[in-house]
Amino acid sequence: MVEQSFVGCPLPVFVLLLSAAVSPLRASLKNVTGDVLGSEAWGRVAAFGDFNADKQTDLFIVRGGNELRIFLADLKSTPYFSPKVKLSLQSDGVLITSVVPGDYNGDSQMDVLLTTVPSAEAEPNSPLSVVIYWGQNQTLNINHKLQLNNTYSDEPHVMDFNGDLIPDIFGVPTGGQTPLITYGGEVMTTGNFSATRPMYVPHSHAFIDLNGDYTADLLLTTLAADKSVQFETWENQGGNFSKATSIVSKPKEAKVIGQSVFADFDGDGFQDHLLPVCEDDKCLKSVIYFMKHGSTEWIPVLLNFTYANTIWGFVPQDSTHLQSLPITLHVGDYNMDGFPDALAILRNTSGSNQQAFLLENVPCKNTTCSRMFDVHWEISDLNQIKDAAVSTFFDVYEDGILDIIVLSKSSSEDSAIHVLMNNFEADAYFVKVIVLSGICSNDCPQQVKPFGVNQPGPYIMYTTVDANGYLKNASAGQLSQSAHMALQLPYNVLGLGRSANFLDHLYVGIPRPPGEKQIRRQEWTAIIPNSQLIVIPYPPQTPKSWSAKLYLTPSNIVLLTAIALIGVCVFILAIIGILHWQEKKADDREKRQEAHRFHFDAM
Ligand SMILES: *[C@@H]1O[C@H](CO)[C@@H](O)[C@H](O)[C@H]1NC(C)=O
Ligand SMILES: *[C@@H]1O[C@H](CO)[C@@H](O)[C@H](O)[C@H]1NC(C)=O
Ligand SMILES: *[C@@H]1O[C@H](CO)[C@@H](O)[C@H](O)[C@H]1NC(C)=O
Ligand SMILES: *[C@@H]1O[C@H](CO)[C@@H](O)[C@H](O)[C@H]1NC(C)=O
Ligand SMILES: *[C@@H]1O[C@H](CO)[C@@H](O)[C@H](O)[C@H]1NC(C)=O
Ligand SMILES: *[C@@H]1O[C@H](CO)[C@@H](O)[C@H](O)[C@H]1NC(C)=O
Ligand SMILES: *[C@@H]1O[C@H](CO)[C@@H](O)[C@H](O)[C@H]1NC(C)=O
Ligand SMILES: *[C@@H]1O[C@H](CO)[C@@H](O)[C@H](O)[C@H]1NC(C)=O
Ligand SMILES: *[C@@H]1O[C@H](CO)[C@@H](O)[C@H](O)[C@H]1NC(C)=O
Ligand SMILES: [Ca+2]
Repeated sequence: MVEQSFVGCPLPVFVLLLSAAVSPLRASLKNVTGDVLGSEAWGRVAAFGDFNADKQTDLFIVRGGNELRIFLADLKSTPYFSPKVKLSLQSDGVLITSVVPGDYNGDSQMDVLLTTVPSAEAEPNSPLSVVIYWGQNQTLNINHKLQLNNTYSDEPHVMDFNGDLIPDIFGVPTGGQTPLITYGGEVMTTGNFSATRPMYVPHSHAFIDLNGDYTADLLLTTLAADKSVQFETWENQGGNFSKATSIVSKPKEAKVIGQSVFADFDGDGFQDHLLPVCEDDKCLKSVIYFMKHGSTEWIPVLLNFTYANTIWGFVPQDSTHLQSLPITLHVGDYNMDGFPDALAILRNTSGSNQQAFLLENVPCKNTTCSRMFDVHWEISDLNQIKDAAVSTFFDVYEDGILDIIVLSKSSSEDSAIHVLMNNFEADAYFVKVIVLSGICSNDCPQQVKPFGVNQPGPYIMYTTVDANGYLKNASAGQLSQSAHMALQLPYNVLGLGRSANFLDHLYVGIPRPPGEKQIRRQEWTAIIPNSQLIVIPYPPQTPKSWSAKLYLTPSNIVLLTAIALIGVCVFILAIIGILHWQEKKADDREKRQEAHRFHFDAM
């Protein structure tokens, strides 16, 4: 049907767009586990990142508790992912509890930070050791590592505190209360962070712009005097984080607090705070709260977890089990309407089954809120996965459409991995943005390519005109959270809805060092939708010189539209040409006749 538009007339495309605009959302997923992972679909997917700098995002998978496997993506191979890089810590007698890829020494090659506990005393509250394995020539070596001097009481938060574009490690050393920051670089140094309250464990700190100045701020989850969770915002002011600029307490009714997550939930270009909670200790009554940017009021955006006589609820963390995770939402714009959706794991409160559910961001039916979540209860491919434990978004094949990865408990110690392809009809548009570190560009040491460094902190915002002609904004932060299986992607996919307009403006900002007043931000105009943009903020202190490389996604409707338009232009030009030629011929004939007449008259 789409091929018609090649004929040269844009009408079929136009009709296609019109028909798309009235068709409702159908979540259609396809099980592609076999094509993507072959027979290797087991283990715990712990992180994402482009380890071999080929612009294809790879999977970091932990197997047997002590082996890290990096599954490298290759478009030309079947299956798409294959376990290439291996790092086994079996001989060290430790279990890997978390994985955070990043370039911790600034050589533009991706390293891997692991937190471990001794396997002999693996308990949920065991002190965590932090060790960085240095990536060298796209391999990891068991002997080429750096062990941090302290052990930590919670998984560290990886961010760029001093704005030098090298990730830093923020965490509370065991036995202490003051967070310690270990600054990345060739030589690692440490500094204390002047927090006044103890940190909440498990934390959900975030490093993301919360006030719209494109510079990442710091959100800390801490404990108030009455031991309840509170949220401290440390705004970056003039390059410094000197004090908490606002403190908000938890929603009043909340008993079990999940992980905070940040997204531009209402699509106004600012980051909002989403918080999944339970209003009782057993999680029989679950709620998702939302706090709009600039507000201090918690508004419920999902209250009704009842479907077909079954009451569903979040799965509270089991404090006796090492692998048990806090309540987490994984956010991504699944249907590309410009409003981020979410994935959650819910369990049947009266039974034992536990499943992944897609939560769609829809307009509010009630005047008390602007947007809310609508649960898709009946997506058979998701429902078929029994004992789901984790569900997150991932763009398989890098086509700009977010797919879904689900981990489920299996008979063995390792999880089973399920990959579900999002068959969303190509009637909505996106822009996919990845911001590199900007430490170097074409001049990196050892001629490495500066791709694949998982840079925390960049902030992205776009403005465009939606299908109805209204101004539409959306924003996202890159790698704002790293701990407790945050599973954030190293890139951001921003949905544009059903408007094939060019993006009016795309702004990108990065963190800056203390004392620097000037905001590091650059803007690009007229970005073609369905493009993938690689932003290289180099040199970081002069945004005017930053570059953006555009990668158009092949086989997209925008190209068809462009071809159709060009076809029309050629067609019109041809008609004009023919008319012109005919006119010229008529002119010539007239001239000849006139000349003839003249001759005739002259005679
Ligand atoms: C998905 O496909 C894989 C392999 O083709 C299969 O083992 C698995 O059971 C399927 N999952 C579901 C939920 O159908
Ligand atoms: C990196 O590895 C490749 C193959 O794995 C090898 O050909 C190359 O010489 C290595 N480069 C360095 C600098 O070690
Ligand atoms: C760890 O301790 C050693 C010895 O005290 C010191 O030389 C080194 O700089 C410390 N490392 C870090 C990352 O603080
Ligand atoms: C941080 O504070 C602790 C005591 O609270 C002190 O022992 C340590 O030296 C301080 N570290 C730095 C880098 O200032
Ligand atoms: C989008 O952002 C622009 C500039 O920041 C602002 O003027 C406009 O009001 C915003 N639009 C919406 C719908 O929030
Ligand atoms: C909750 O949603 C279900 C269907 O999704 C509906 O049947 C039920 O009436 C709703 N309950 C409340 C209290 O709104
Ligand atoms: C939830 O559990 C109850 C009790 O085991 C069971 O009757 C009900 O069918 C379950 N609901 C679903 C949707 O599986
Ligand atoms: C609107 O939502 C609020 C809280 O979310 C609830 O108390 C109220 O009953 C709702 N009103 C309607 C008409 O559904
Ligand atoms: C920010 O930090 C720098 C370096 O630590 C310091 O020189 C400057 O005075 C600080 N500025 C503010 C506003 O606190
Ligand atoms: Ca959406």
